[in-house]
Amino acid sequence: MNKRLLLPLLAGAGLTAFATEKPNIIIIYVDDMGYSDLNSFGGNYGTPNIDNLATEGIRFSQYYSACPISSPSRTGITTGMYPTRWGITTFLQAKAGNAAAEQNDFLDNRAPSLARALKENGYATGHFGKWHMGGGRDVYDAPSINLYGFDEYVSTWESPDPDEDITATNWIWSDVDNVKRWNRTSYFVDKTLDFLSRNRNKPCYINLWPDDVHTPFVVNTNGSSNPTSERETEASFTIVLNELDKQVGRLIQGLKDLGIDSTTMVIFTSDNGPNPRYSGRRTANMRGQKSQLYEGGIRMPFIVRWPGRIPANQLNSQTLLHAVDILPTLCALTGTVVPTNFPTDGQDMSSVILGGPHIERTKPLFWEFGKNNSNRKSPHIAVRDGDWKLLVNANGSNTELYNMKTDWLEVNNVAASNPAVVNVLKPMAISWFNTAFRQYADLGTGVDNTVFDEQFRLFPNPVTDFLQIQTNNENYQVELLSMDGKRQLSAGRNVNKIDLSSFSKGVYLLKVESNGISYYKKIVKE
Ligand SMILES: [Ca+2]
Repeated sequence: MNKRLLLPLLAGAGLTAFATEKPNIIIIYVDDMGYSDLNSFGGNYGTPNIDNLATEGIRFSQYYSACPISSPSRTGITTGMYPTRWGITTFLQAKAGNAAAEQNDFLDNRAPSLARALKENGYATGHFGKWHMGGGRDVYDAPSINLYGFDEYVSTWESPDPDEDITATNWIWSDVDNVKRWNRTSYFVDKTLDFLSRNRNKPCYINLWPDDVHTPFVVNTNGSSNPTSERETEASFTIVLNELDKQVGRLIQGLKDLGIDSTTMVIFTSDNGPNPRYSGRRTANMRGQKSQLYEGGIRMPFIVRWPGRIPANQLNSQTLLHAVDILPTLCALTGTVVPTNFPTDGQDMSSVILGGPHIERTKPLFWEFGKNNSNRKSPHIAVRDGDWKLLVNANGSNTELYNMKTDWLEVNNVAASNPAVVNVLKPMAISWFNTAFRQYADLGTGVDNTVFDEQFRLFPNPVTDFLQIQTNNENYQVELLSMDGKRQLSAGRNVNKIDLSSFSKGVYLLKVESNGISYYKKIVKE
C-alpha cells in the first residue's frame, strides 16, 4: 500500500499536531477539453467514466487554466507560476515563431517543478503523454524531461525525446505509427499502470497527459484512419471523447486491481478550451474557446477523486481555483517543501480540494496570452478579483469588465458603468503584465553559468537585500552590471556580501574577476 502517514509534526509552542499524507497522485491533463465536454459539467456527449470520478469525488465549477493554450498552460501547472514570467506565452513552435511571439524555445529547467519537489520528498515520478514545454520542430536543445524531476517519461513529438512508437515520422502523429492515434490514450494508461505496479514501495506522482481531445479527431475506420474531411466534425470528436472516457474507466479499474484505489488521488482537468467549440456546446455556452481569455478558453472542468478521503459527490461552485494553485496545494497535502528559488504564484487550496469549506483568495488572478497575435480574439491581459473580471490590452485599449456572478457568459461589458472598479483593476492588470512578462525569461541566455558555478556559489538568487558569495578563491574582484553591460556597483575585493537593498527590481549581471579571468552570472533582484 502506498498510503502512509508521516509522523505528526509539532509546530512550535502551540504544540499543534497535524499529519500529512503521501497518496499516489495522478494528474490527468486532457488536451483541449472544453468545460462541457463532460456530462457532469453540462455536456451531452456521454462521458460516464469521467463523470464517475465526479460522483465519487469533488468537482469545481470555477477552476481556471493558466493560459488558453497548451505550452503556457502546462508551464503554469508545472511551476506554480504564471507562465509569462518564464517567457512561455503561446504554444511552443519553431524557433522563428517563438521569436516572433517573444517567447523562449523551452521552459527553463531551473524553474520550480512540482514533480521535482515531490521527488525530493520521496515520490517516484513519471510523465506519460504530451509534454510541449520544449522540443520538437527545429528545437533540438530543449532540456531532457528528467531535468524537470521525472524518473521516467514517455512523450509525444512535441518533446525533447519522443517515443518512437508514436512518432514514426517527423510530425505529431502519422498513419504509420506503431501505436495508432486512436490507441494513444490507451497506450499512456498502460504506461501509467505499469509505472504504478513497478513502484509500489513508494508514493507515485504521475502526469497522464493524453493528446486527446486535440484535433485532428482521428478515428479507427476498419483499421485505417477516417478521411481528413471528417477529422474536425462533432461526430468524430464524440468518438475520440468516448474513447478517452473509456480509458479513464480502465485506469480506475487498474487502480482497483492493483489494490491502490483508496491511496490514489486522481485529478482530472484540461489544459485549455476546446477547438472547435461547436456553437458553444463544448463551453456550456460560455464565450470564447482555445486561444481566447474569455471563459470558454480558460475555465475548465476540474475533478478530484480520492475514495475514502474525499467525500463523494460534492460540487464546489464558490471557490476560485487556478492551475498555479496545484503546486502549493499538493506540496501542502504531502508535506513537501514548496520550491523557494523563485516566488510561486498560487495558493494552498488543499483543504478545499479535500472537500473542506470555501476559502477566499488572498490575491487576484492574472492571465496573459497572445500579445503579438495578429488575429487576436480577446484582449491579451485578464484579471479576476472576486466577482469581477477585467480584460484589457497593455496599451490600455479594449477595456472589458464582466460580473462573473451574474454574467459568466461575458455578454454585457459593464466597464462604462463601473468606473471605480475599472480604475482599480485596469492599472493593476497592466502593471502585473509589465512586471511579469518575461520576468525570468532571460536567465539562461548568453552567459555560461556553469563556469561561474564551478568557482562561486551565490545565495539567495533571486535576492531581496543581500547577496552572499561563497568561494575558495582567495583573490577576486566583484562588480554588478546592468544587462546592457554598464557598471552599477563596484563591490571591491574579496567581498562575500553585497547590499542590493537600494537596487530596483530586475535582472543584473554579476561579474567576478579572479586571476585574470572574468566570470559572469545573471542574478534577479526581487
Ligand atoms: Ca491544448
